[in-house]
Amino acid sequence: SAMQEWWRKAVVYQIYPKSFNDTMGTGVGDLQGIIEKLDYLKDLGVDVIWLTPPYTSPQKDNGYDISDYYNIHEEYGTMKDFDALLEEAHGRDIKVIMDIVVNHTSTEHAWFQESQSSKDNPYRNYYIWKDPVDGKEPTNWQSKFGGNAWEYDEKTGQYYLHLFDVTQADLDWENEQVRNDVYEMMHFWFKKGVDGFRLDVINLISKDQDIPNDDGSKAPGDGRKFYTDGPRVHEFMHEMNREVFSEYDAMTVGEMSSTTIEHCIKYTKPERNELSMTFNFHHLKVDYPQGEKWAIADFDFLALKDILSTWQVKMHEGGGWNALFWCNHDQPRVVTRYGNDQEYHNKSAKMLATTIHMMQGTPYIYQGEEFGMTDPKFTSIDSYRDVETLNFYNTKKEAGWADEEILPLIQAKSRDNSRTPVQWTSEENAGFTTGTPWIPVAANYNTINAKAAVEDYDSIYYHYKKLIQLRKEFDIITFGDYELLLAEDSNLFVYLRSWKNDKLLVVNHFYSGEVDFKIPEELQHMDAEKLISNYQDTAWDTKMELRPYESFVYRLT
Ligand code: TEU
Repeated sequence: SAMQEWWRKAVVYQIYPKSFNDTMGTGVGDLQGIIEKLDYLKDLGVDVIWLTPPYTSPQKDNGYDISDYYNIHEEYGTMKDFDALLEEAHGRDIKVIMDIVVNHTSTEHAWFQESQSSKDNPYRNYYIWKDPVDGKEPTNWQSKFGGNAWEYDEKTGQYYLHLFDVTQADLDWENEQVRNDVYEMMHFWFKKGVDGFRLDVINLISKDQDIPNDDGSKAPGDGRKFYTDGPRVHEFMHEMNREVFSEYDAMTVGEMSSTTIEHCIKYTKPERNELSMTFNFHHLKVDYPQGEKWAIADFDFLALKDILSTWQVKMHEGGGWNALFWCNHDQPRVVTRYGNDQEYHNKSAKMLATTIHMMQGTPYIYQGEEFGMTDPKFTSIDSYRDVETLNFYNTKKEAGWADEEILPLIQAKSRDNSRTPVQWTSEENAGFTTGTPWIPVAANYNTINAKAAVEDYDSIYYHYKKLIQLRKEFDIITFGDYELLLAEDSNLFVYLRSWKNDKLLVVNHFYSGEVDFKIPEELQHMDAEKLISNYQDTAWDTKMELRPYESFVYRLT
């Protein structure tokens, strides 16, 4: 049945090749570097690796600007290296999914080059071109990286749409040829043997064909309501599934930009034949005051519990499937963000891991998360590389801000927080490269690194390993119902999973104080077996005093 699909019980590990492991001394990670670490990943226990885009690219957005879908970016190696990686991974029973970016291509892609060359070029309608309105941009839609989303092209006197960087031109999904070319390209990778795709911003592909101006009547007024979960998106997903995914035993995960539960149920309900699961980001916006990313605020803990719990319950009821995650290459490191990366580094990282891994869905671990990598807190703008970060910096400079005002925001919010090199050892450059890393290594690699973690049984690494094993051992984690307990408690995130005659009680203290916890009355009489905890001496009692960031899971029968 649908519930037996392999990816429902899988744990995925995300690799950002550029920052993973460099074997050529170029300062940039490479595919051979991934092969070198497969045994490490096998020991950790993950079932799948997800590679962020390794295709040929001018790297304006680190590969999310693809100029050739059929080749490997040369800094990462060759197609031979890719084939070897696939074989080596499969040889260890590790599946490989590819990140694919089909909302847009690089403006260096041959399709765009053709499209741009003249109004009657056969590729003109591969992209979204519009005439100026009153001599200006066709609409007020904003690029996600800042500024208007339309770029004027002198040669043909029209604007093209780019929801991201100016070098990332949006494809026109209304054009059937575009869709067929995308499907053909996906077949190429499946025929090589890849096991699925992570589909970048896939819920933005269908634009309202009126391309209206955004009158701002609904916040944020940046145009997104005209293309987020747009008019034909489910039709396109269904078509993609029919034309491509249905022919393989594939896992697919859609990255959804500001989506809704209702849409995510539609994307992932098995009988609709669209995608396996979706990423949504609502739980990672609870520290955005008034929805603003570039602002600093404590995270809203009650909102965090409410959002995660609502998605747990509603997706389950609706027959959908969640991707579970705290970290990726666009987000600050969770231990810095929702935990404590100083005194309680070890305890809080483990607590956060337990909180997300005991939920229903498919968990994702982002490289370095498994041993508690932190934000680097660089003190100079010269250390940052990300296009979104640098755009933000330049805009604020132009508006007259001082570095001292801008840098704290960048330290807290930059996507580069997760893109610093993986800290493998305490050796030079954290063992990432023998050359000069493309982005500096975080200063704490002497103590926070994979080697130290593997040598210490009390490390965060072993906690992740244990969580992965528990998911394999106890089906309740995959299939059980979810119920939030103590919803109003402002320190504790407590939930109960139930399946057949089994229950799991998951208790997580999110702060550094001490706090009382009472086992709910109806559970007190049950037999309790401790499955995991971040303090060794946690003991079951009807009343407990929880220590800083204390976290545990009991199986109740
Ligand atoms: O990100 C999509 C996206 O909307 C964000 O997570 C984005 O980073 C954020 O809005 C910025 O504040 C995906 C990729 O994960 C990201 O790395 C790419 O830059 C982006 O698409 C464009 O391809």
